[in-house]
Amino acid sequence: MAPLSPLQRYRLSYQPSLPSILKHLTSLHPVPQTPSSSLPRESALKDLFPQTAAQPFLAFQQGQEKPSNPLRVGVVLSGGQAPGGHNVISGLYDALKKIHPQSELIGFYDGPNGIIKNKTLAITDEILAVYRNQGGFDLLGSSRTKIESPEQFDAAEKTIKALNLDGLVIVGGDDSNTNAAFLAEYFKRKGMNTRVVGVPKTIDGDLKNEFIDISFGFDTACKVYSEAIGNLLKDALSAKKYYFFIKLMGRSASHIVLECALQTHPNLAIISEEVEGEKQTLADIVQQIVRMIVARADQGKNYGAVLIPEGLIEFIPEFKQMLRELNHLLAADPTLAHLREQERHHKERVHSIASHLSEASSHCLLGLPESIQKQLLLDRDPHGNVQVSKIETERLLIDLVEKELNRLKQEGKYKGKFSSQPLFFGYEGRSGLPSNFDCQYCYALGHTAALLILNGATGYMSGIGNLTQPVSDWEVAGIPIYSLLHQETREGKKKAVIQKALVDLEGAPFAQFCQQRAHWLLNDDYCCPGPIQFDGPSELTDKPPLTLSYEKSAIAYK
Ligand code: FBP
Repeated sequence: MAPLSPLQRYRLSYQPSLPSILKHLTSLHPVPQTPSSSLPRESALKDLFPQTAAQPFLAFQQGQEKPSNPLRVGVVLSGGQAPGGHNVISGLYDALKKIHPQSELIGFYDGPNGIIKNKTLAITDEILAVYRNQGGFDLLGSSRTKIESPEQFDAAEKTIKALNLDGLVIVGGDDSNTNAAFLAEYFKRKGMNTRVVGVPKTIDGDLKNEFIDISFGFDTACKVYSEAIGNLLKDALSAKKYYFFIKLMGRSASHIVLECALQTHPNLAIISEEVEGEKQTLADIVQQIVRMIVARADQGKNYGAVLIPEGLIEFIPEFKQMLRELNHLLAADPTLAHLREQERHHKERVHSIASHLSEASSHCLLGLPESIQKQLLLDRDPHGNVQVSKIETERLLIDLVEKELNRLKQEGKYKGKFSSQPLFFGYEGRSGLPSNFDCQYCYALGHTAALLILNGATGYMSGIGNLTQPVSDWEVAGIPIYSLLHQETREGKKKAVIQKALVDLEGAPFAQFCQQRAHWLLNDDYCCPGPIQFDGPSELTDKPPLTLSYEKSAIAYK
C-alpha cells in the first residue's frame, strides 16, 4: 500500500456514527411492506424474474435477540470509483463481526472479473485498518465487466459454491445493481442459498428514486469539484481575463452540475435535461453562451465561468438521434467496427459510416470537427454506452462560441475580448477523501447489507433514508431491486435495467437554480465553498448535498 499522508492517517481514527436502529443488528426483525410485484410492470419484466418479482419492501423493527451462526460474505466493487467504497466494506465487516465474531468477509479483486475468476482477498482487521475513511477503491480494485453470458453466470456459480458464501454484496451503479438482481434470480433458480444484496454507488447521483435518497460518493465528488470551481471563480474575478468552460462528470444526468452551480454560483450552468425539454439545438446553446458573454462585455466584464454537463451531447435532440443510430450501427456491423480501427483514413471512414445514417444524422456527424467525430466513434463501454467523458464538449463549445463572437465583432455588435480555458473535472472527484456524510452513509449502507443477508433477503438493495436528519435518526430498509427495473434499448436490444434518475425540471433543486441564475449571469455572485472540512462545527462538517436538502424540505412543505 502507498504511504499515507498526515491527513489520511488522521482520518483512519474517525469513527462514523451509526443510525440508532443499527446498533443492535441481531435483534432487528424485517417488517414486509407493499410487495414490489403490485407495482405496474411490463409482463416481459415479470417473466425475467419469476423467483424475485414478488418480494416486498422491508422495514426493520427491534424485537427479540436472535443469535446467528457465523456468516461468510463476499463483496465486490463495480464500475467507476466513488468516495466511501472502503467504508461500505468496513461497515459490512464490522457488522458481520457484531453478528458473529467468526463471520468472514471475502473481497473480490478487479470488480465482477474477480467473481468470474475467483480472485479473492480474505479481509482482516489489519488489512482494513489502513483503508477506513479513505478514498478510492484500491483495496480491491474495480471493473465494468458485466456478468451476462451463460458461461459467466456458470463461472460465478462455481466461485460462490467453492467459497461457500452466504451472501454477496455488489457495490455499484444502476448497471451493477441490475446485475445483482439477475444474479439473485439465477442463484435462487439454482437452489443456492447465497443472498445477493446491492449498494447504491455512483458520483453521478442518478441512482435515486422515492426509496433511495442519493447514491454514495455524490456528496464528496461535488464538494471536491465545488472547491475547485469556487477557486476558479475567484481567479476569474481577480485576473479578469478568462472564461472558464468547465465540463463536469455525470455520464447522463446533470445532478453534479446542478449541485455545483448551487454551491458556487457560476455565470451560466447548462442542464442537459432542460436542453432536451426545450428541444434546444447546439446552435441554441452556443447563442445562449454568446448572449451572456456579450452582455457581460457591455459591462466591461470579459471573464466568467460556464458549467457543462459531461452527458450534454446525448441530450441535444439532433445528437441524440445520431448517437442512437451510431450505437445501433456500431453494435450490429462488424465491418464498421473494423473500419473504426483504421485511424489513418479518418475522412473516408467517417463518410462511410455517415452513409449508413439518416440524412439528418449524417449531416450532424459530418458537420462536427474531426476531433469530436473521432471521439464519437470510440469504442462503447461494456454496457454499450458512448464514453462521454472522452468527448470534449467544452472545446467544441469554445470553438463555436469563438466563431460566433468573431462574427459579431465584425458586425460591430461585440467589443469585448474572449480568452478561454477548457477544463474537465471528473476523475479527481471520484477518489477524494470521503466527506463525513459519505463516511457515515457508507458505513450504515455496509451494516444494512449485512442485516439483509442475516435476514435471508436476496435481490435487495441496501437502503438508508432520512439522510438530511441527524445520523441517529436515519432509517433503514431493504429495497427489492426488481421494483426499480424497466425495459430500455441498449445496443439495439431491449434490456431490463434500473432507470437512471435525471434532473427533475419540476423539482425543488431546479426551481432554486432557476430563481437565482438570472442574477448570476451578470453579477459576480461567486461563492467559494473551500475544501471539505472534517472537523469543526457540524454546519461545516456534516452538511448533506444542497440538492438533497432542497428536495427534502420541499417534501416537508407539501
Ligand atoms: P459509475 O456510474 O460506474 O459510478 O461511473 C460514473 C462515471 O464516473 C461517469 O461520471 C463517467 O462518465 C464514467 O464513470 C467514466 O468511466 P470510466 O471510468 O470507464 O472512464
